[in-house]
Amino acid sequence: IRSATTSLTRGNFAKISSSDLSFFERTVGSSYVKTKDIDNYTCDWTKQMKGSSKCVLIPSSTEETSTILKYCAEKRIAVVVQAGNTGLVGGATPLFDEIILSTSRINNNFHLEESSGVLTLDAGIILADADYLLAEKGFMMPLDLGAKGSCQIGGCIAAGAGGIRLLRYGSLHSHLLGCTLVDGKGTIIKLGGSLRKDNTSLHTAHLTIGSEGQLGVITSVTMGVVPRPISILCAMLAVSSYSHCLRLLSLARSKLGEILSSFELIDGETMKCVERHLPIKNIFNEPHDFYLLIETHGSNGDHDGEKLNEFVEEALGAELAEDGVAAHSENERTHMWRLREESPIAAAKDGYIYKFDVSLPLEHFYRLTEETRKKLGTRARVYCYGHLGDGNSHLNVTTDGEDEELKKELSPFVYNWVVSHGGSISAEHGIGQLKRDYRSLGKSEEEISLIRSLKGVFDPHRILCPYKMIPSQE
Ligand code: S2G
Ligand code: ZN
Repeated sequence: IRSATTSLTRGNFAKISSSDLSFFERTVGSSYVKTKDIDNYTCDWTKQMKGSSKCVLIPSSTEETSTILKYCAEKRIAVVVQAGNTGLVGGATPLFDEIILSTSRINNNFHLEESSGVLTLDAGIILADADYLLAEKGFMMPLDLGAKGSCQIGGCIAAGAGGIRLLRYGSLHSHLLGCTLVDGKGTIIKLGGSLRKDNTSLHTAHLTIGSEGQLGVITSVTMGVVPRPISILCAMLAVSSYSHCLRLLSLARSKLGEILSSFELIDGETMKCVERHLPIKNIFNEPHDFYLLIETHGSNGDHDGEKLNEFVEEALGAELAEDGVAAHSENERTHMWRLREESPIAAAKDGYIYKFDVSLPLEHFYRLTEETRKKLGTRARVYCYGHLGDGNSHLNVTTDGEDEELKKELSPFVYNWVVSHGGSISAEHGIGQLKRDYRSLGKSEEEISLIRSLKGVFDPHRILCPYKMIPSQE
């Protein structure tokens, strides 16, 4: 278990007293002030980042959240904001003894305006539950990710989640219309609104996307949702080279056009790792160097099926793919997606894991994996899967045990390589505690100073999520 506090010292925040706990109990009820058996809250999803905390508070409303934060601001009590705790960079995990404020009980309100496709929902509602409620009305959440069964919509916004259908539906910046934020002073602020077009001032709600709890607690979200596609189809291709993968992406864009929804990559090493650790088999009988998973979302199954089959035929005919198949049933589609969505689970079973989530210009996307393999040789196993259509690589490295030497050299190597090749050190997972030492990479001093000032506006005592994405000192 690794704590990233090696180079950190605890800020001069208050230590929790029994009178603080009594105040919290009076605010949220004693059942929702947890002081023991809180490992689920103090440890992250990868189980590699673990902190400690005096208590977990689980308010049921915006108002209770405001009361808590007003009190914590006054007492200078440090707070970690936590939603579904599915994050991968330890953003919701305490580093010293910050209290944890969980949004899990802020999950009562859900209102869909069917004519406009605008949804207002409480931040603690789980993504899969929101999508299920929308399905019966013919709508769909515009994002989907592996953690859908436990991530909450407020956490998705705060993390700036991307997921597997961004290629078709765009990022959260395309869908967020407004939100309710309780800032670091406990002030309840309505940001933005519910109109798809409102250009009357700064788009303040969008500041919360990727804010990682630094500016406040999102307690309610208003966003556009999308018509549920009538036809969802999938195909998988086996490919022998990365350059062919890129040519297939261009082919998919031209042949599938507006119905292309996902274009995911699994490299050969990752597929072997999946087969080694999970009860799922490759859909092809032979191993290949790359696998592409393509999903279409459309309104006419025959039309879409024709386009997808033509695409697969052309991929094979032009010898861009060594093998390829379109899913002929929901089971086959689910199998294809399990291979991709469970790649992270297989990698996590493969040993001590060093996870990356980088954006790169497509010509460099896979070179990073090759360079990392060359650098590490037999010291580690290197896997690559990700959203090729978005230029987002999930490079994952594993070793049999935690390797301090490797850890010291790996992140600097990867992040410097990424930034020097025009990429971003975090495409969708954020900074949290895992990447805090690299949070300024590629940013100008002026922008860093502006970000710190904005943090000061929303959280003047800097009690929210200290030691992470935004430096605590002015
Ligand atoms: C993905 C989530 C899991 C991971 O699979 O697309 O964003 O381990 C990731 O990277
Ligand atoms: Zn991803």
